[in-house]
Amino acid sequence: MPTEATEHTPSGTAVGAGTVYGADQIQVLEGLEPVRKRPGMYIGSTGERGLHHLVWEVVDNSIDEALAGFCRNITITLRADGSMEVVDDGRGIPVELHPKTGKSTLETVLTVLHAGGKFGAGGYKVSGGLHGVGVSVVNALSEWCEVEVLRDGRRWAQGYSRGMPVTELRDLGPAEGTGTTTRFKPDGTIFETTLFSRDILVGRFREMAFLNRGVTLNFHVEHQETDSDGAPLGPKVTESEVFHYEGGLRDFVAYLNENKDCLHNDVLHMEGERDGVVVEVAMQYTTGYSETILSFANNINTIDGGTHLTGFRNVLTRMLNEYGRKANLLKDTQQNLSGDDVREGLTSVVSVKVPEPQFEGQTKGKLGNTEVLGIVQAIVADKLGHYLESQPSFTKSVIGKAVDALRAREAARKARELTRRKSALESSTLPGKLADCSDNDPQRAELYLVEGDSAGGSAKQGRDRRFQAILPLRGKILNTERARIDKIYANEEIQAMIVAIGTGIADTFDVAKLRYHKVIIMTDADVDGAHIRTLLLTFFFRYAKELVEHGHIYIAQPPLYKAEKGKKILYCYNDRELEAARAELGDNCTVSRFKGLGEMMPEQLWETTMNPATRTLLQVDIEDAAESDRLFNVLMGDRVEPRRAFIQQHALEVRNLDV
Ligand code: 0RA
Repeated sequence: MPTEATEHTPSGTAVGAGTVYGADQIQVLEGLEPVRKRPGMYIGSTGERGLHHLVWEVVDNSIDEALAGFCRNITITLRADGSMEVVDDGRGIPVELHPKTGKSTLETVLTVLHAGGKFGAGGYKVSGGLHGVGVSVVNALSEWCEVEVLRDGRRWAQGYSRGMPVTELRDLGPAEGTGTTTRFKPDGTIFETTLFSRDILVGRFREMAFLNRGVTLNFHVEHQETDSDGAPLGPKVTESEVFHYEGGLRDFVAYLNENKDCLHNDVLHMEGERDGVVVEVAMQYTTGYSETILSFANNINTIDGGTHLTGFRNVLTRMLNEYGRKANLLKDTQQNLSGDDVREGLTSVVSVKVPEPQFEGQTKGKLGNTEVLGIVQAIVADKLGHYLESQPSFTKSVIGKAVDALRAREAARKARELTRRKSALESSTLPGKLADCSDNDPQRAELYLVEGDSAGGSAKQGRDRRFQAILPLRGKILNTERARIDKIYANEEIQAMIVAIGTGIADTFDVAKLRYHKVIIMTDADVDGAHIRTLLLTFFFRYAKELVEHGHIYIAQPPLYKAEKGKKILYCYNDRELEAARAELGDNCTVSRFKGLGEMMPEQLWETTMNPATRTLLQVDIEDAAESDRLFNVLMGDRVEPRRAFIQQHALEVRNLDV
């Protein structure tokens, strides 16, 4: 969903596993100055994402301890002063003298870059992955940090400021139990924002609990009102949530399908281990058409898939064809079921834990270990085979659904060919109502999807035609959450979009053919505009997800008001800005509210919404794939009740409701 409100994505690169771990001695003894100098190199960005990265780093260490079998409970508290506390009941970070540094192991782990991994207890370190820069990075980027360890019958503690120890390691006397507590306050001079998002935290903690069956994550948010001097006013209030799933991925899939109609009641659950690689897969078919497959390697969401996902997909297609033929369920079709056919309506989660994961690709979101492919195939073939063999009614309904999908896909192919032939007869293959740009470098090119013909007209006149293309959309576009692929291809507005964007969709999607690196949704700031925007986002999310994942989808921000006095004109994008404008211009300024884009003069539209030098664009990104999937389903799916509940719950957040 739309997050970081900037056109310029933080472009720091996350440090890949290969460059960090397996590091030599020299690297092991590196101090923390480079982290404060170039934080983006270690945590990706200093925006909201990077800020939350600090939390993942600390909690991942506790999860590692849980995976090693020593920790069951992790309690995370977002405190009223904006600091974080993470408590676990693992073995505790060792406190004895470290031979290499001459300091305690605790201080070494907290103050030496990359030291953490060296003391790992073996097993499947989450910290071998995309996060895994070490807790010292958290320390370096925190205004203050305190670590407390329960170990050997005593309590130990040490405090730090911006990575430097401010106390010795202190022995606080006898105490029972074992565990580690880390408290830290992110450094406001490093981060653009130090406000944690409850939604982001909850999404990830829930996911961690699904992925690590049996571990309990407690999450508390403390609230404390204070006066202007920071003195408390009234009582401290704590909101709490507990995430604990005995069913692991089975519960994850049930959660994803909570508001969907399913083809069968049970979630299939498969797991196994081979050569140190642990594989867990859960799946359930819905009666719908979209595919939801989440994949993880060492608890990290591999958004670009990889060998584990390929292994699962291959074996699913092969087995359903095999059993379909064997059970005589494919007798009416000569063709084999394709991968897309067998995945229509499927919700599944694939999770592997690999001792030495290799993450590939620009965003390190793809698992590269080749050995994992065969291992996933073998484990899934074995378990799924048993299931298909022993549950004939399941087998029959799943293969029946895949055959329906095959027929629809066949119809879609014909529709597509028909359009191709039709457009080949015309002089240009691009849709007639597209006002294309003259420069054809996709890197620079922008496509505005504009609600309505009149706004489309203003946009065409106001744009910079060298790099801005305009495609007006008429009325409501098809709800792709509730339609099968053949209907989607047959829809004119969608067809125009697909042809203009150039990539194709679903199984024919090819990002290399993208004609515009920015696809900008520009709708009115009212309820209808929001609806059209949601329909477009649903379409992109379900049928061209890579466009979203790679940051190509944007939302234009037209102003809501114009405040003017004499020659001075101020455009305001929200009520706060309007207040500021009134203050600046004085109380007798004239304020007008824009009813829609169509009302704006072309120059006005350019100046306020389209000129790269002055506009604001929201870049759409997927912070949490599971939550996004659920949200699109709730908003656009078949069931009315969850939608009603959602709207009631969020009614208070809706501003500028214009009915
Ligand atoms: C190194 C060795 C051992 C435990 C840990 C690290 C450890 C680190 C963290 C960070 C957060 N929670 C943690 N819990 C444990 C185990 C040494 C031993 O007892 O053999």
